Amino acid sequence: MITLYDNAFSPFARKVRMVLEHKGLPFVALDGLSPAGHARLAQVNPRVEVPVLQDGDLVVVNSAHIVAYLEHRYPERALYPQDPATRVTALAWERLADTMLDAITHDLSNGGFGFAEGTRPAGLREAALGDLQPLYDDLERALADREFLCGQLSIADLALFPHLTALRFLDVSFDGATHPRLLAWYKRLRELPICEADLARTRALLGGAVPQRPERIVWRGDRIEWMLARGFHEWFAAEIRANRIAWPRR
Ligand SMILES: N[C@@H](CCC(=O)N[C@@H](CS)C(=O)NCC(=O)O)C(=O)O
Repeated sequence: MITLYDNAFSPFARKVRMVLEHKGLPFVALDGLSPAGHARLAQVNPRVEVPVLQDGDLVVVNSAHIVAYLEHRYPERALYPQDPATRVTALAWERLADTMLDAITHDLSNGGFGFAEGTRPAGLREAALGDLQPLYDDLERALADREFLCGQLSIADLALFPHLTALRFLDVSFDGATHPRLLAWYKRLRELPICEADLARTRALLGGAVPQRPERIVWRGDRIEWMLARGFHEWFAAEIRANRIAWPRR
């Protein structure tokens, strides 16, 4: 049996869940970041991060590694392109989604729970837009002659989708006037049953009781790097001094 330690706010967990659904693999999901799920998550991942996939006795951590495992173990309905060069390109898109794009999304939303009224550091939205515009341009170019980023639906599309959805909620999205092919691609993805189901779960969460904001937000690698590289070190240092930061356990 496959168990996914999941969380509907996590773009990494959402990616893995869509891969499982695309492959038609039965699985049980449990929210690893809920108070009830946390202790169980800590047993399978000492870093206490989702997603984690347990397949029988095997535990796989880190979303890109989980996808690689699933592609190897369950090759049907592949999401890695067969052509070596195209596969490298798909993995590069996945990496970009998992690093810079995740950092921007996380930092703009301060961990998924949103900045309290008037507390978002000045200039943060502008810094995000400054980094996002060239990325939107790259995506627009990549989609010049194809429906999906690597021709067929691949991990590139599924890795980017949760982030681009979050950026729409955060009001730093692309628009159809400047990026028509990107918008058409996004709409095409949105109509796939696996993406439709993913959006429905996120909407249900946003429409329901907003989870209580933890006292401390977990910050790690790329998310900190982006904040510091864009000049928000004073803000970040103040967060540390105010004890509003939690570090990953490992
Ligand atoms: N590189 C990891 C990143 C996973 C990650 O950052 N997970 C976040 C949620 S998006 C997490 O579980 N954070 C712990 C917490 O918020 O308590 C992956 O690709 O799986």
